[in-house]
Amino acid sequence: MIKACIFDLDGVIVFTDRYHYLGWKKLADEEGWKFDESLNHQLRGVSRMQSLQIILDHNSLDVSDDQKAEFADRKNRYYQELLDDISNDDLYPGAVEFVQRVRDRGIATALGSSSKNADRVLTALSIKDLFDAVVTGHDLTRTKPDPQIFQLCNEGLGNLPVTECVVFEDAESGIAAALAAGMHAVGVGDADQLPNADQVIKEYSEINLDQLLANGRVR
Ligand code: B16
Ligand code: MG
Repeated sequence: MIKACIFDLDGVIVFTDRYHYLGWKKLADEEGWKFDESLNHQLRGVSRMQSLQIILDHNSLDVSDDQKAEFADRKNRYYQELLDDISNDDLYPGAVEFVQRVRDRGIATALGSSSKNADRVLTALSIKDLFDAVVTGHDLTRTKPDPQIFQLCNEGLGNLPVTECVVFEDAESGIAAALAAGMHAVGVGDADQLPNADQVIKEYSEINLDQLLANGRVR
């Protein structure tokens, strides 16, 4: 029986993954770097500095730590400017309703996001109370695919058996982190971009909740 559902934020609860992309794109355009949607996919779930490193490596660039900090700060500024206008229209359709349905069944919920801006997003959309535990980029010493993030979520829920936890993730690195933690891993998005997920959904309406709670399978 499943006792906890753990959700990633960007790309799972809210479409802020689009704003991360636009922030990096603006920086890349200003600097004349190559950057596209396919490279962006590799940044999902990955920390800000690691994301920058992936973009720099893709462009064969070697820069000082000070310069890296300036690039990362600039991208974060652009991202936060986009967050200023965030609204319920940015919510993944059916996500909030699904989390609420899970809670109504007495199942614990947690949010695990690599983002240091996660709290800001949760507060802006008034959805923080949907989660019994919240772990963000500020709490982590290791990022996905390391399982630390989901282990900390589980700690916040009172350390349930890992096989009774399901993680919802849009990032390959996040699915890998969930599996490394020994949890079930449901991909959210395109199945061909999440080959390591146990199962993938595109819409929350695809989930058979009774089935999920019985054995961790969405259908
Ligand atoms: P920040 P998630 C991740 O959030 C994003 O997927 C990833 O693209 C981003 O680089 C990372 O957060 C760090 O975000 O720059 O705001 O600290 O998907 O784990 O909710
Ligand atoms: Mg994500």
